[in-house]
Amino acid sequence: MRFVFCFLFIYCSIIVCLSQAFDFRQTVVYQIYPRSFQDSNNDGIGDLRGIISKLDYLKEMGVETLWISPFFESPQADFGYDIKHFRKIAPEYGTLETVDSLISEVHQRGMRIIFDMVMNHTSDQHPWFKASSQPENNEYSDFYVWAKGRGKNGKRPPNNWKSMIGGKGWQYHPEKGMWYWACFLPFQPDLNYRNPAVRDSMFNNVKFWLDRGVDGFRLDIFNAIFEDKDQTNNPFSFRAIPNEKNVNGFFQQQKFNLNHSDNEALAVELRTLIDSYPDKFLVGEVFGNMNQLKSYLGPKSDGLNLVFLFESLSTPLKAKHFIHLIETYETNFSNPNLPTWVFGNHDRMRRRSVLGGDLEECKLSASLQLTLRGVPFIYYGEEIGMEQARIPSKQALDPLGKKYSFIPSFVVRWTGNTFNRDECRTPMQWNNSNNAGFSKSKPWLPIHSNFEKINVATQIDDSSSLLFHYQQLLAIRNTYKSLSSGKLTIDHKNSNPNILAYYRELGDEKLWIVHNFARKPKSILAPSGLTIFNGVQTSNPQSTTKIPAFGTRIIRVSEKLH
Ligand SMILES: [Ca+2]
Ligand SMILES: [Ca+2]
Repeated sequence: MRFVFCFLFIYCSIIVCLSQAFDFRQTVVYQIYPRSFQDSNNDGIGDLRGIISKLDYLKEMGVETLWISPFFESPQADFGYDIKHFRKIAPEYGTLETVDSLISEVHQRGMRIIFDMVMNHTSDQHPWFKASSQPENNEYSDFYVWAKGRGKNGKRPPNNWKSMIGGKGWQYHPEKGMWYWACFLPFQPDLNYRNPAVRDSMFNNVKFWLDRGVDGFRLDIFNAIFEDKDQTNNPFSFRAIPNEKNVNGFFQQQKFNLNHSDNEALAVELRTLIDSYPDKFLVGEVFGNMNQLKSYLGPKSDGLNLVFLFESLSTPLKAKHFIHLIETYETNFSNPNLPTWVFGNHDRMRRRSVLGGDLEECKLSASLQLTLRGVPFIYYGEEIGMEQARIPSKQALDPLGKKYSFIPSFVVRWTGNTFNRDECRTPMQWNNSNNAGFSKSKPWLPIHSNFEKINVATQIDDSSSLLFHYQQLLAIRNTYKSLSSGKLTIDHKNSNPNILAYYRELGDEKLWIVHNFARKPKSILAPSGLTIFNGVQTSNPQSTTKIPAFGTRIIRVSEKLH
């Protein structure tokens, strides 16, 4: 009998939690790199049980949606972004049952979970590729982008396309005597979406996870899905290095292999599929100019729900640069579309290191992210100010780090970028015990040497900490719906080279947010109203006119809306 009541209680809790309306537009996403979050069985590798053990921490922090980087069966040559089976779980992370528990434990807390769907390519160890690369015809022969080579005996690649990371994108397969296209790393052959069987197979994989209760997907390099079917040569470009705004680089315009116009139709088809389930959403990793990025949202906002906007990663933390960025996003992603605010991920230098290590600047960055119009994406450890580790590229496990290990590390640091992605993927720093509380065994990547100072345990009860700052702002964002759903208007009158002020409005709720970008306190002319945040949550009707260096103030404006 007790068992029945217990079961009924859990069942009802799930129903109550899930019956609360979910709107991806109001959510805050937290990215977990599963290998580095928490190790439950002390083999040195983070796992899904480890994530489950930390859900209460995430709930208390105030994030709603978790994005988990890939944990599917994989040779781990690119740490999970090389998938060998889309429905099986890599044994070091858990089992299908562990995934079911993870989904259910997340939902029981009223939270959501999205998975990382790598649609563009598979591992070269995937059974589809093994069959496809056989010389004799079979049902998988056309599953990948194969082409005959040029020149005598076809030993020259089919055309001049370069991969997204530089170097040749075509790989010769001696057994088949043909070349396959791999837009990222050579062991990640691109699937051929011009074959309807590929599209059906991948959509069935998406359905498999939707049926198990996942709330959506982050779509890896979605701008690389389709290539030109005639495999036309790319034109020359003077650009050497591509960036998030312009994919051209390596001395060619990536015209025929990236941002193909057919990608948009696939986005719409995928959206139709996920909309046949309630409350799901898609966020795409895409690179390109504003028009290219917007195209993925579909002609009638019927494509991907969101795309990552990466310009924030390289925008200097100066008021004028952020005003420009906000205006660009507001123009291009006006209602019903919505921008995203990203300051880090598993490929990029950690935010604190970009900002030169200053925790007060990290607070300003978080204050912007959590009060601007758009969906914030927080990378694990960003909330405690984890820093980029220094791991010599000769010791890199990351295939990209290995590929570029010939470049001296001072040159890499001079570019402000990272080629050895191990450096932003070191284990989460939970406390100052051995291995930062991540594992009792030697972790797969070294723990950052600053873990005794920078960890969750030392920050959680410290009202001056970065973690406390995130918690406070997330609590305010969860209370004041104008922050997650309201319109944004820049207050140009009160903004200047050091100060950025804006309003967020929804119904009769009107908030005025002001940030000081200067290294010293600044005076402000605040509108009358109730201060709800001045570094910490407060309810002080008499706010001072000074705002500290890198400080933020939020005031609920008392004037009636016109
Ligand atoms: Ca483990
Ligand atoms: Ca592709």
